[in-house]
Amino acid sequence: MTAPRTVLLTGAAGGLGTLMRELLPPHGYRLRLFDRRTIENTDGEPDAITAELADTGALREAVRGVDAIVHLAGISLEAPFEKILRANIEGTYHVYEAAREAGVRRIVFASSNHAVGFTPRPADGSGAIPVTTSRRPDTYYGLSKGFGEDLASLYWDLHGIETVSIRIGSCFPRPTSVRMLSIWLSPADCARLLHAALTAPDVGHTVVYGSSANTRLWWDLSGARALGYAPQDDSEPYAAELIAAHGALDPDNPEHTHLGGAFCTDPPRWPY
Ligand code: NAI
Ligand code: 15L
Repeated sequence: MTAPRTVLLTGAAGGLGTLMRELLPPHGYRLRLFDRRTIENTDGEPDAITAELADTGALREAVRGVDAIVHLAGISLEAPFEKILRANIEGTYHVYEAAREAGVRRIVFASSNHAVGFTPRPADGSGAIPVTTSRRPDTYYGLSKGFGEDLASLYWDLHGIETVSIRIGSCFPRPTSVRMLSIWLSPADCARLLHAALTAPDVGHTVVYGSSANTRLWWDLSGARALGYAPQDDSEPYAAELIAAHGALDPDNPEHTHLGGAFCTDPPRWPY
């Protein structure tokens, strides 16, 4: 595949979108931005669209002429089913339909660890959870990410649109919990992974985990590495401080027994 140059970034006003607006262009991209919230400080990025994913006319305009889509928009935590249905399930469907109509050939989909959140936590550093592990969503939110992965699979088989679905761990400027020591994705590594997912040849539909090269890694990163991703960061420098503040992972604490952490409690508890 020729390296995409113009990329539609949905969810551009969100936490990850804001970070990627700064970190993706140095990899060679011109971004078109899309979000239902007003996107701040777009002086250098005049190509910004404020619209709902449900606005199929605006989406059709947004995908026109782009080489690829990085689809981050959606509800990013647990919410009532009707809201998840509209933003994450129907919204992702609208993105794929717009891509099909416009002939866009590559999408990177922001899936989540919560698609498999009820998977028991392995030993720290084992990297034991394979990408083929059965889906065990921990929330309606996680369920919607499984839907997105399957939609991507369908659009590859039926329409030849390639997708890399990235089950992102926790992508924030720094890890803020002991659980995140195992699943943290540094923003710079996130940009590296998106770049690999946008440029790797012949991905069909590929599902990978998204994290940095953490010493305490819980899952198998080989799928992401096979795309050409070479993570540069590790959460370990934050470990002593976080363990001193919060204590080590406790096998008797239900928030520590599964991949999805506190998303696996009813109701999900914040912060995680
Ligand atoms: P966020 O909540 O900060 O940003 C999401 C953005 O999507 C918001 O700006 C929101 O306005 C927009 N949005 C939501 N519904 C929309 C709709 N119907 N139409 C148009 N725009 C809509 O979330 P964050 O952290 O930036 O995450 C981005 C994506 O990555 C999400 O899909 C999230 O599920 C996924 N993800 C993020 C992780 C993380 O650690 N930040 C971990 C795993 C997955
Ligand atoms: C996610 O999927 C969320 O979007 C993000 O806000 C974090 O909660 C992350 O997972 C996590 O598991 O830490």
